[in-house]
Amino acid sequence: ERAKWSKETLALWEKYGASEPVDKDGFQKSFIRHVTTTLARSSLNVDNFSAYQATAHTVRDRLIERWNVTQQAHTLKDPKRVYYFSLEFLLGRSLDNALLNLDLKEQFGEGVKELGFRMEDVLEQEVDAALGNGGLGRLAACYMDSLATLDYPAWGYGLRYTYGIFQQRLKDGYQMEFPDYWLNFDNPWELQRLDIAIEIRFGGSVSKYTDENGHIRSRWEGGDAVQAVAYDVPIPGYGTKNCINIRLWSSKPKRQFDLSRFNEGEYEQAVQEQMKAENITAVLYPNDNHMVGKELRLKQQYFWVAASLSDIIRRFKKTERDWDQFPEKVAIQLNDTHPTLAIVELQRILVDEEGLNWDDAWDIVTRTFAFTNHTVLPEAMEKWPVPMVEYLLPRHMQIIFDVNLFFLQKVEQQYPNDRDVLARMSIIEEATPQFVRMAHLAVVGSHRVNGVAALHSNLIKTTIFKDFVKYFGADKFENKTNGITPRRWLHQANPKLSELITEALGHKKWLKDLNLLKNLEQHVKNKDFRRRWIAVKHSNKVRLAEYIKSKTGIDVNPNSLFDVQVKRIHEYKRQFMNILGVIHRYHELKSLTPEERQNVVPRVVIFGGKAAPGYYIAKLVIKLINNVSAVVNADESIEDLLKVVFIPDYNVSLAEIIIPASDISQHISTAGTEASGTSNMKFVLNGGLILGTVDGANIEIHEEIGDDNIFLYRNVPIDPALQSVITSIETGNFGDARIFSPLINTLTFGKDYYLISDDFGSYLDAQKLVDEAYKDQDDWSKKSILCTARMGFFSSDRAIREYAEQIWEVKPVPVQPE
Ligand code: AZC
Repeated sequence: ERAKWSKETLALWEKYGASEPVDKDGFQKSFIRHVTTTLARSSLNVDNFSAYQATAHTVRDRLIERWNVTQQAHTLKDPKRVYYFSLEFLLGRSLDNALLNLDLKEQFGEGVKELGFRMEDVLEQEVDAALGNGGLGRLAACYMDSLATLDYPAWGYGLRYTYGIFQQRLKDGYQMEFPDYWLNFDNPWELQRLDIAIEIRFGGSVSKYTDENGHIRSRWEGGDAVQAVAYDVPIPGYGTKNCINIRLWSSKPKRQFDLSRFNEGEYEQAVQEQMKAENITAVLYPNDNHMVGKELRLKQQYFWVAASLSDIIRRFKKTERDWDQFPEKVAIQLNDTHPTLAIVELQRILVDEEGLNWDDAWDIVTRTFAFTNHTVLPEAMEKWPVPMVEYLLPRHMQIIFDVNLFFLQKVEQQYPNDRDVLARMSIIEEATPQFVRMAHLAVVGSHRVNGVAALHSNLIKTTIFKDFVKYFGADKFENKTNGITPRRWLHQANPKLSELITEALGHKKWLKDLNLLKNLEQHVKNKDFRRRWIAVKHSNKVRLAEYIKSKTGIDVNPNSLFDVQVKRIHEYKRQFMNILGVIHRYHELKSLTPEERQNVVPRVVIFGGKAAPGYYIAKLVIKLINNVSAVVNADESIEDLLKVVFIPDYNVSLAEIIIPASDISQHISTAGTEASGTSNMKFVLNGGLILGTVDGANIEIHEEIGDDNIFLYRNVPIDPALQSVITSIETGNFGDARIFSPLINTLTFGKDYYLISDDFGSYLDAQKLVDEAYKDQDDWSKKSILCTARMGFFSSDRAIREYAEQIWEVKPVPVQPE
């Protein structure tokens, strides 16, 4: 069409298509234009929230420009692309991140100030995009930041939940859940794509027919259809024009009502069925590391992967290539087993719709997919009842049985007469009813499988995937240690430390090459630098203390040692052990003489995290923490020596305040249970030390930062100190003892699955070492600096480069020079 345009028309496009200005004046002009036109407000009627909206729209305009340029460049160059399939993207807030990544913060901050607002207040207005539970969802968000920053041609695919992770409030110390209606006001960070709507089928039946070549083929027909509508979320890279996309699907009823059912009698029913369609993407399931086998969850999974694959295939088909080249153009990473049905869906499309033979199709499928495992906890392993899959996805169930049959035939050739190995490796668990083991399907249907930290990757090879390693060979299984983005987790969350680092190193290059932090080591001997380092930490503690005061009313002294454990509440993460340790400390303090008290390091123990709404024991842990907090904080004899705080509604934006303020953070999972952990990396990057078990990425952090800068402890046999703490709870010192007996019972009767009693003694010993070390503040500052300096390895840039080079075989495609 453009080729036919006149010179005059082209000139108009050229003239008015100039890019949006990025200076202060340009910002102010856009800001006011958005206030008056987008928000329809007058200058007399602009509050902080409107200022946020106008700023966000101004930034959005500039993001969209980059998004367009990037997508055009990728279409033109047609490189191999990687698609990251994740049921969760825990993005948090976008405005500050976009300002920093686009390098607009300074001039737009000035601009907004002159218009009568403070940028800090404006940023505070944004609600988090909380479409995830915890580590897995936040990892996906960090990976998107790195993919964009490193110029990779990548897209994320996920669901646009109407309700994200619930909001947590406390009532009488108990967790209460409230809906997270994050789309209440408009969301400037998404682009609605009403033109991209894909029909998704559920139910129906499968019929056989003979095609023109005499082959018997299957056809899936009937059932109900809903529509997947696309919403695009631009993700800007740092220091590049590259801006990638996360495409989130929202479910809508089909455009056309089923007219035959639309007679008077069935009117209501027909409308209700349309409403059911919208339920599919209504809510994020609030479980972390726990499988709950709800049918609606399975529907979410299929809806999402079917829409995403259809979208990818449409893009692939534009270039008119052979199907055989699909894996040369498309890499799909499965973030845990949630998207495993994509393997089956691609096989179905290739065989049933595109007419490929089974083996050719399966070869394409396995070359396309790679799979990341994030946990070995048995209760987190996804398995779906065969009857449920059969009912919702009859053709997929047939394909899964066939995949399994052909797979087990090959296994049998390798191990003749070994029935046990077949039962162990089968994709189908033989029970009543039968179950589909999604992890087995994901391993069989992918060319690469990885764990998320060195220990975890070894563990999966020797436990859950042991037979598969023997069968496929060890090369199919590898490690990709998790990483975090230094842009959000240092530059954005800790601006003062970022500035100090930039000053000391003399450049900002470390933000794109985190290994450059190594050069901070030479400043450790500089007394003035150490003083300034500690001053930054102190000001972050003051900021957190103010937040704690405003949200909980509790006064904490920023000169105390801040001891933090923030993460999902789970038995394996052992917040219970932490609070038992706090009770022990409280008892000890009460028995000290005035002289002995002189020697005590004052501590603030900070907890935060959500419990899954149906997780009874986890919720009891929250209640116990709050009861202990009430008793200890009210005990005047303790003064400032110990304070206990539970900060409600832990989320990404809160993490950005808490993490930079920590002296010590706890990562104390039972050995072998925490696949990696990623907040451990964030704390250390911000100069916080860690107290942890020999588990997950703690081990690799230890290797990088050295013995002197981390407090790790190992198991020793049962400790009498624990008994006196338990007795104290049972005596009613922390409120009605009866409510806690189910919690106490998890320690006794041989049910101490997470080994709290085994580890308690060495845990307390490690805590003593922390207190001792903290007394020498100058030495502590050295440790703190070395922590930050040695965290280069844990940048998500490093992790993403490893995935790109070793698994996806995709290359950077720079959009254009700045
Ligand atoms: C989490 C792991 O528990 C955590 O250790 C890891 O850091 C994180 O993934 C990112 O890899 N796993 C999950 O959340 N897993 C599930 C199935 O919820």
